[in-house]
Amino acid sequence: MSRNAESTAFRSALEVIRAVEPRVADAIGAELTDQRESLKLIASENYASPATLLAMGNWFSDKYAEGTVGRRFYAGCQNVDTVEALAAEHARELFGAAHAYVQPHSGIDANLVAFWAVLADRVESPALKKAQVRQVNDLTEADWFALRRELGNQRMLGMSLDAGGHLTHGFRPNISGKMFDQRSYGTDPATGLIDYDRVAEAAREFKPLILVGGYSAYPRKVNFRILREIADSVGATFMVDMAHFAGLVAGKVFTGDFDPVPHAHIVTTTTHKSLRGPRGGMVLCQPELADQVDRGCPMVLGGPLPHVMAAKAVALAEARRPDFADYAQRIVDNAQALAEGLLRRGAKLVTGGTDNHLVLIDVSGYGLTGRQAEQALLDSGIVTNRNSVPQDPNGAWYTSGIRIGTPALTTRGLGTAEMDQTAELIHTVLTQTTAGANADGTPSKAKYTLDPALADKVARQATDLLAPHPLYPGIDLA
Ligand code: DSN
Repeated sequence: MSRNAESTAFRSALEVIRAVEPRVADAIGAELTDQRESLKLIASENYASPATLLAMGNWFSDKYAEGTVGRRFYAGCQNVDTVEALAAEHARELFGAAHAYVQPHSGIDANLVAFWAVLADRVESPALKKAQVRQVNDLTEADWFALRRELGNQRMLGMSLDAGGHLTHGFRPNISGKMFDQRSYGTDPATGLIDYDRVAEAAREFKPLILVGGYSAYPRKVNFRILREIADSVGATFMVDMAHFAGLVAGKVFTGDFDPVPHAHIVTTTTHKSLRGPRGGMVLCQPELADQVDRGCPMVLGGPLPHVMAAKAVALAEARRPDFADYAQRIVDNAQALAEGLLRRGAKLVTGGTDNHLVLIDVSGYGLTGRQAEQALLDSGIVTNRNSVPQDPNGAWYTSGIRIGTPALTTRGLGTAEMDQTAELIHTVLTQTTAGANADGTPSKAKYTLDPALADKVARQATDLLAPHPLYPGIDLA
């Protein structure tokens, strides 16, 4: 396929959009320029392929398709069936999963589908059983009351937010925190690593219905075999949210004990992070949960997005190619090179390094909060996000950490040498930024000082670093 085809496709698309609302066409063009020019180190972002992007921009968006393949609530879903079945087949083959459900619109949605499936499967409630066999109309007010109480009081054990867990693992800003009675396991204060004995102890004490593994800011491998043994020892369902590292599982960097799919009863993921697909979610599960998982829409999801399922099928087909394994390994090589470059320059890293795609810098070592560091780096053309560190004294808003990840820059083709240069740029900015003060002289968690000339210089160096690795080289909108 010629590069010219990509340029023609996107140019034509913009021309059509421009004829209706030129400001949207301009914003789409500007977004490409911005993404091309910034050193993107957000651990949860990537660049989907042109084929994946194009699969989303079409009339599949016009179709309603509630239900699942072959069992729809709308007529005329034969082509949606084709793409949904293809996406599910690629997902099963790629991950060695018994069942794949590719409708969730996001990671939060995928987790909701999983929670519902586990509750419906595990909660011993006569009212629920009635509802399951669709005798919903026979449920009395008392049944509904009992059902709400039983479903809402189940226990979940997941990783604490400041140790790298995710909001959807039972924390208050997400509905899971209201649905579940949640307890967290943290990490060892000395090493920053998961202490599996402590997890087992918490499980024994708390007896959760669901044990959740997975993270959004933990820079190490997780032993899913051990977590499954812990879940089994207390009769819990073992769920893994692999949204961040799905690409490393797909690319066979995480195998054996570190591959969640053979160990968990149910696995959720997003498709747009290290997996490099369209923005969306997915659930993989053991056969016994498949029926409940497939009820995701309309149980907790709105109508499926057929255009996104088409793009998932394309991206998952790409991830099954041999070069994806090479990409996944390079993500980790780059993260380790970045970590080593930072450590050599004196940075303090949570757990002292990384086994995966992300590095968590404890910026208190620079006398900064996460928020000050994030903004100073952004001023210098380096896009990251602030993140809590274990036992963070600055809370979840200001934080004491900066999370950086390599999936996006690896897609652009940057390698370990460039990661060392990236470490130098980050180090320069963080050592040259000074925390500011409030009007009353107290230390500010948000204000900071950074010489604008230095920020400009670093931004130019970042652009130079990116120049040999153009983003979407086949797309010329000029
Ligand atoms: N927002 C994603 C992340 O950045 O990790 C997870 O939801």
